[in-house]
Order: sequence, then structure tokens, then C-alpha cells
Amino acid sequence: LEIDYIILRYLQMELKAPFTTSFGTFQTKEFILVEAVDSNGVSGWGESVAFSAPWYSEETVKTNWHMLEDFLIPLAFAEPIDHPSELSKRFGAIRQNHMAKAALEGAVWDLYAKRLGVPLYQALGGTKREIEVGVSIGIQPTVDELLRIIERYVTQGYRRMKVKIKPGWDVGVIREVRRVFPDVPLMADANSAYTLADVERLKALDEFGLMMIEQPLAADDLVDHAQLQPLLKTPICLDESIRSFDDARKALHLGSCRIINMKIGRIGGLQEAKHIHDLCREHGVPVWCGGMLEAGVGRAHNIAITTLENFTLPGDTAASSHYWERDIIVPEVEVHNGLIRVPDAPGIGYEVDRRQVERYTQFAKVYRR
Ligand code: OSB
Ligand code: MG
Repeated sequence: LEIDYIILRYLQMELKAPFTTSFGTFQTKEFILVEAVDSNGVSGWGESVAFSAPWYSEETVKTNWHMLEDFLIPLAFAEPIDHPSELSKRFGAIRQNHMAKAALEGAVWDLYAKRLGVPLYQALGGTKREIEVGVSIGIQPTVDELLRIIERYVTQGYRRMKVKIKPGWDVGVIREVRRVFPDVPLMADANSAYTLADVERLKALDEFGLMMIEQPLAADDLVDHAQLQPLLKTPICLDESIRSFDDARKALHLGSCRIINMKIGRIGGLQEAKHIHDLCREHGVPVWCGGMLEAGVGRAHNIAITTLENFTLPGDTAASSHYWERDIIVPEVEVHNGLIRVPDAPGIGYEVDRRQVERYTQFAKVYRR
């Protein structure tokens, strides 16, 4: 596998509705699309999940561009690549910057699978032909609004509801949701909005039969979560805190969580995702695929990794139309009865719609070997 040139594009897409978490509100999604083209003119696609501001993690669109341009693309050009795992090993020389690494590694995985003529999910060792998905629901202006939204997604067949919480929008809100939807599979995501001083408030959530509570404490913490977990009946799921295989290993060792949210970008790529998946399987710890409000390319990568057997809980990869007026892939990602049919075409399995990509691209740059 020899990459001839790489195109970085900076895109802007408007979300259909603002998405509010405990750390801020998204309205416009800005991201980098990576296109890696081999000597046969075949394109592999990757999407960076870094946001425009460093509020979920320290990476941003701009730091990703810098890392890609000045360090990662030169490493990709340095030698031919027989397997994408070699690239992730090469990237080991650069500390952190996982979303930048994952974007380029993802493009190379797509290229690798296309070269073999197999769908990406098979190249990754996945087996599922369809995957179960839920939906992540941002903080709303009122509880009534939240209930209306949940009603709609339940009707659409989504397999579980994830409600964003923060201090002041938590116990009372979840109680109302449970009263109206006593049986819906439900979970809450705090995005690090609490500390150990809030133990009583977090314990109060135990009575609602949540599938899990996601990332209640600090984004870089494993120790406080290990202290919190035995005090709760509800399983803790870690998102922000798991940035690598070693983080996952330590979290399982310490008992910081009982479930792991896998995000390809956060942990540095598909190779590391496979590695963490296998570790969790050995420990009987379920994983599921999180979301970063991805456009179609990122969504396709999420679908592919979710076909691995230990992704046993519904993920956050909702339909394209849930986020966008028009996505950048054809067909768009569709969800029927809470299921996504995994595509069979080589690579990511969806065609990138170059007209739409053009439409959303603010600027682009070509890097040659
Ligand atoms: O914590 O999972 C999160 C969105 C932006 C930043 C962080 C998170 C989220 C989501 C939405 O929960 C997931 C999605 O629908 O893509
Ligand atoms: Mg989360």
C-alpha cells in the first residue's frame, strides 16, 4: 500500500438542531476530512472527530490539522504500509493527538479494505450484519420538550435513550422520564459534570434502573471513579477517561467502570479499538460505540467497528437524517426499528458524495509523497 497523495479538507455542516451537553452547545460541526489516494487512484476516507473548541478533549480542528500536516502525513509517506497496524505503530512516536491519528489511520484502513476488495467491517474481524443503535439526547430547555423528543425516538424504534445530565438537570428530569416511560432502556451521560462531593446526588439516580451512567467524574480520572463505582448500583461507563488500551486496562484493574464507551477518535484509531475490544471481551466487560456528531465517513467507521462481537450494547450512531439535512455519503445511514444494516461494498461501504463534500468544504490542501 503506497499513498500517492493526501487531501485534507476543512468542512462546516449545520446541525438540524443545536446539541447541548454539560460543557457546551454545538450548532455548526466543523471537522477535517482525510482523503488518502493510492497509486491506482483509489481513495480511502477518514474523518477527524475533534471539535472546534477544546471542551470535550484538548484536541481541536486546528491542532489536528497541525499534527496531520507537520507530523502524521510525513510519517505515512515515509515508507510503504503493508497493514494499517504499522501506521498506528509509527504514530506511537508522537504523543497523544489521538483524533488526528485516528482520522489518517481510518483513511488507510478504508484504502486497505478496498485494496483487498472486502468491506471494512470484515477487514476488522467483525461479523454482525446489522447493529443496534440508540440515540443521544442533548439538554433541553424544558422537561416537556425532552419528553416529546423521547416519545418520537421511541416511536422510531431506537433501542435505548441516552439523556445528557448536569447538576440541576438530573434526578428530577430522570424521574419524570421514568414516570412517563417506565420500561424504556435508559441511560444518562454527565460529561464530567460531577465530583465525589456529589455522591448523594449520583446515588439518587440508582432508583431509576438506568443501564449505566456515563462519565460522571473528571475527564482524566480513573481513581475517583473507582471510589464511586462500589457506592452505586448503576454501572459506570467511561467515555472521556479512556484514551488508550492502557487506560482501559487500568480502569478494569481499579474497578473504575463496568462498561466502556468506545470512540475511535478518542483512543487513537481502529487498531487500538480492536485491542481494547479484545481486552474487554476477556474481562466480560461490554462495550458500545459512542458518537461525536459525525458526518457520514465517521459514521461509516463507527458502524464497521460495532460489528465486532463484544459491542453488545446499542451505540450512539443514529441515522444521518437525525443530524444533517444532507450527509456526505450515499446512501445515507438509515435506521429501521433501531437497526443499521451493515453495508457490503468494499471499504467503508458507502460512496462519498463529492458534490456534497465540495459544498461543505471551506478550504483544502493537497500533500504529495
Ligand atoms: O459524550 O458522548 C458524548 C456529543 C458530543 C460530544 C460528546 C458526546 C456527544 C454525544 C452525542 O453524546 C453522540 C452522537 O450522537 O454522535
Ligand atoms: Mg459521553
